[in-house]
Amino acid sequence: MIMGRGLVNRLLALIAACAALAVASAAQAEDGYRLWLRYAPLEGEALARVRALPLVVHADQDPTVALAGEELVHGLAKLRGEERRPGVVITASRLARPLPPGSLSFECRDSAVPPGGAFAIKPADGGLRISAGEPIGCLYGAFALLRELSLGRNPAKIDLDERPAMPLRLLDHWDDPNGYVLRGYSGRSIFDWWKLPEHLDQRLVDYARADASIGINGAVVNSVNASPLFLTDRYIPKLRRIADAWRPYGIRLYICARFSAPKDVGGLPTADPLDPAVQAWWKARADALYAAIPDFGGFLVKANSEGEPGPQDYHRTHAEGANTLARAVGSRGVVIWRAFVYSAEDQTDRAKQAYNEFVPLDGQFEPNVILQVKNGPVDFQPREPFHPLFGAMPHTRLMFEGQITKEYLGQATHLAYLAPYWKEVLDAQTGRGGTVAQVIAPAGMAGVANTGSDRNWSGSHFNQANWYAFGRLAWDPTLSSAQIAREWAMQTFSRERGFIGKVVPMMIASREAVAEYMTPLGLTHQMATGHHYGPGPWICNLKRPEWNPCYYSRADKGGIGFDRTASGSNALAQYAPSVAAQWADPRTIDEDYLLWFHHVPWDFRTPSGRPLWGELVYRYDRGVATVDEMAATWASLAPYVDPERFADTADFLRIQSREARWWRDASIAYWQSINGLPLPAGTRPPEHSLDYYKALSFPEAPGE
Ligand code: GCW
Repeated sequence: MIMGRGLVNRLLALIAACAALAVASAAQAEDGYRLWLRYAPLEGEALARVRALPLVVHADQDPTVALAGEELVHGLAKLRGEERRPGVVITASRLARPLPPGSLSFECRDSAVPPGGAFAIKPADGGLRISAGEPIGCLYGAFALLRELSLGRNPAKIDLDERPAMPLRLLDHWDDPNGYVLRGYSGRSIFDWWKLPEHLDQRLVDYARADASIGINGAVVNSVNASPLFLTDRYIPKLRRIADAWRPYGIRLYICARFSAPKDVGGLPTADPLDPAVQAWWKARADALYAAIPDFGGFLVKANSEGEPGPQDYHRTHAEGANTLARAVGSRGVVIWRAFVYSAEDQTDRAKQAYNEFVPLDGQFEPNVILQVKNGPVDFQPREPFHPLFGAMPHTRLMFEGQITKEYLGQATHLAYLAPYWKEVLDAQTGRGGTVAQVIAPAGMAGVANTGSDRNWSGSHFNQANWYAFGRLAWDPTLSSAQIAREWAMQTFSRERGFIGKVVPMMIASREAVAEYMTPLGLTHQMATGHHYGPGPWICNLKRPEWNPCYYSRADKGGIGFDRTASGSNALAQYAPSVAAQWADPRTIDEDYLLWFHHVPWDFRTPSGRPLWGELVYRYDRGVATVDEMAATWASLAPYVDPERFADTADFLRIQSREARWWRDASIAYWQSINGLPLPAGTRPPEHSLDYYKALSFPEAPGE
C-alpha cells in the first residue's frame, strides 16, 4: 500500500501526539497525590526476595483487618511491579489450616501482644507473621512491613516489635465550615460540610489511610477558633459520616468546642461553666455526639485566648471551664484544653503567661482533661526553647502541640523539614521528670495539619515530609530526623543512593537555614503582620504590644535581644534550675538562644569571636547560602525525579532563594537604621532601601 506524504505526516503527528499524551499522563501520575504510599516497584535482589513471598493473607471479618489485607495485597503487588492480584484471603476461623511455607500471614487478636496499636513482625515458617493484640495493630503492622520492604529490606531479616510511644497522635485542622483553612497554604479544606452527609469525598478516605500509615489515630476536624455550628444537631450526621469512614483506619474524630456555644446555639443566657443549665447542656451535647459516634474522641478547646470566649468571661478558672466539659464527656473521651493563652491586659512577658496561668491549677483538672502545650512559649517560631510548662505540672497530663503547616517558616514555598525542629524540643531535658518526650508520653502529640485540597495535599511536595515526620515522631520520638527523612524520601521519590545521599542532608539543613535567614541567634517573631510571611522587624504600632516584632527584638541603639534573666522578665526562672543555668550567661549560652534570653550590646563578643552585629550578618548570610546550596543540590537531582515534581520543587527553591535574600536584606537594613553601624567589611549591602521593604504589601497572601 502506498501512502501519500500528507497521510504519513499526519500519522507521524498522531503518533507524536499520542506519545506526548502518554508522557504527560505518566508525569501527571506523579502529582504528589499518592504521598509516601507509592510503592514503586523494587529492583534487583530486593525485587526477587519480595517476589518469593507468597501472597497469602489471613483476614477475619473485621473491617480494619480487611484493610490491612487489602493494603498488603495492593502494596506487595505494586512493589513486585505486577498488576494488582487478589491474593488469598482466609478467614480467622480457618487460621488453623497449615499455611504454605514462606507465606505472609497475620494474627490480629494475639493476646501476647498488648492492645493500642502494638504489633510484632517476626519470621514464621520460612515466611513472616504480623501479630497484634487488636486489629488496628495489624493495620499498622501491614504499613510497617510495606515500609520496610519499600526501603529494600530483606524480608528474612525483618524482626519488629513496636508499640506507640503515646496514646494520642492527632492532627488538628484549623478548618472553617465554609472550607477556608486558617494558616492553610494548600488550598481549601478537605472537609466539604456543605455536601456532607450525603456525599463523602474519597479524599477523606485517602486521608485516613495516609494517617494510619504513619500511626496517627485521631483528627480534630475544625478550627480552634471554633464555630459553634459543630455542636448543632445539623452537624451530627455530617460528623458521623466521616467518623464511620475513618473508623476502620483507627482514626477517631474530635471537634473543637466553642466555649460560648451554650449561648450561641444552645439558647441559654450564659455559658458560665458552673451554671447547672450550662452543665446539662454540655452533657446533652456529648450524649448526642456519642449516640451517633460511639468512639467520638472528645473536645479541643481554645479558651480566653486571642479573643475566644472562655471561663474567665465568668470569672471562672481554666480548670473550672475544662472540668465542666470533661464531666459531660466522662470516661468516653477527653477534653483537650489549650495552654496557648496570653492576655492584652497582662503586662508580663508573653513568654511567661501560660506558665503563670496554668501551673497554679496543677492537680485541679478532671482526669480526662489534657493540657495541650505548644512546643515553645511564644508561637511556633522558627526556633524557641521548649515550653517551660513541660515538666512543671506533674499532676496534669500534658500534650505537645506542633505546627505542621509552616505559618512562620515560609508556608508552602520555603522548604523546611521540621523533624529536627520538633526533635530539639522532644529531646530537651526538662530537669523535672525527664525529656519533653517523656513528659508527654502519657498523653500525646497534636500537629496543626498542613493538608488541603491541593493535589499534593500539603502545598508543596516537601511539606508532605512534615506530615510524615510528625506521625512517625508521635509513634516513636526516638527516631532520628535523618532516618525519617531517608524513609520518606525513598518512598516518596527514589531509592537511588545518588538521590538519597544528597536529599537527606539537604532536608536536614533546611530548617536551620530558615531560622538563620529569618530570625538568627534567637531572635523571634520578626514576621510581618497578619500573614506572617515576610519580614517586618520595623513593625511597632499594633495595638497589643506582643503583636509587634519590636516587642520581641527590643532593638535599640545600645543593643538587641529580650532580657529574660533576673534583670529582665526573668522567664528563665520558670525553668528547672539545671536548665536555666545553661541559658543564664550570654557568654556561654548556645548562641541559637542568645537573643531569646539576653539583651546584649551590638559589639558584644560572641563565642565565635565576632561582635554581635557581625555575627548576626554572618548568620543571615549563612542562611541565604544554605538555600542556594539546596537549590543547586536539587538541580543535580533531576535524573532521579519525575518532571512534574522536579519542576515544582525547583520553582519553589527559586522563590526561597529570592526571599531568603529579601529577609536578610530587609532585616539588615532595619537593624542598621537602629544601630547606625557600618556593615562588616566585605558584606553585600541590602539591595533596596529600608523604605522599599517597608512599603511592600501582600493583600492576597494566603492563610490569614
Ligand atoms: O499561630 C497563631 C496563629 C493564629 C492561631 C493561634 C492559635 C488559631 O497566628 O492564627 O489561631 O496561633 O494557635 O490559636
